[in-house]
Amino acid sequence: MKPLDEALLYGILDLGYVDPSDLERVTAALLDGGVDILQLRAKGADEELIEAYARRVIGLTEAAGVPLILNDHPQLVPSIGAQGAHVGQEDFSVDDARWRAGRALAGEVVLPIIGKSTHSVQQAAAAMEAGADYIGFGPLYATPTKPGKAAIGLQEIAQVQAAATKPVFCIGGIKRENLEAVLDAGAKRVVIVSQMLGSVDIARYASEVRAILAARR
Ligand code: 3NM
Repeated sequence: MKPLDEALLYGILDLGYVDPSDLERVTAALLDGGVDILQLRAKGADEELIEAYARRVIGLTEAAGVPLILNDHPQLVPSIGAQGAHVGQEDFSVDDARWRAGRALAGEVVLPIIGKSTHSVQQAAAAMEAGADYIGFGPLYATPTKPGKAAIGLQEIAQVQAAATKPVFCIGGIKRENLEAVLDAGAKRVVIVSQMLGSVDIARYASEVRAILAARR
């Protein structure tokens, strides 16, 4: 598996943008484009459906050595064999999520990756203190992918990044047009959802963004 601390581009397979019939094709394109970590996000879907979606893509992510992270639902991680779960501020604590997502494999305990969404400097510090393996920090800009959530802007990125003990993935309304501004503000890693999934050539889009991130690291 690709090590988390080398991850630069975080992709999300968001069923709000991807037709279920397209799951494998979009996953393959994201992996071809070089996403370092991939989250399956199917807001509102029940557990059975999420498991079914995850089973369709895990062979692809494993072959690429890319961790598959489930949005919410840490309890589904063991049966799917995913690498971890991502939880929001109103969801499970990091410890609780890790306990639910943990599994024993051939007698060895496999520690899942647990990520946490954070929306302020204080939440970022608290999540890292609580043992999150990485954090999301945003939404930097207002975004239709997370409607109704106020933008936090770019001004706190440098402070969060300076104090970070874990990888920080900036998220929310990031696009090619504002990527330089986000990086200039101190971001090192990003998540891009709607523009990447909506691009004509997803693999090419991802590889271009990843190259920009790698050049700036
Ligand atoms: N979480 P897009 S913002 C899923 O701030 C998500 O926690 C956010 O999608 C947070 O790249 C967001 O289309 C949406 O704006 C990101």
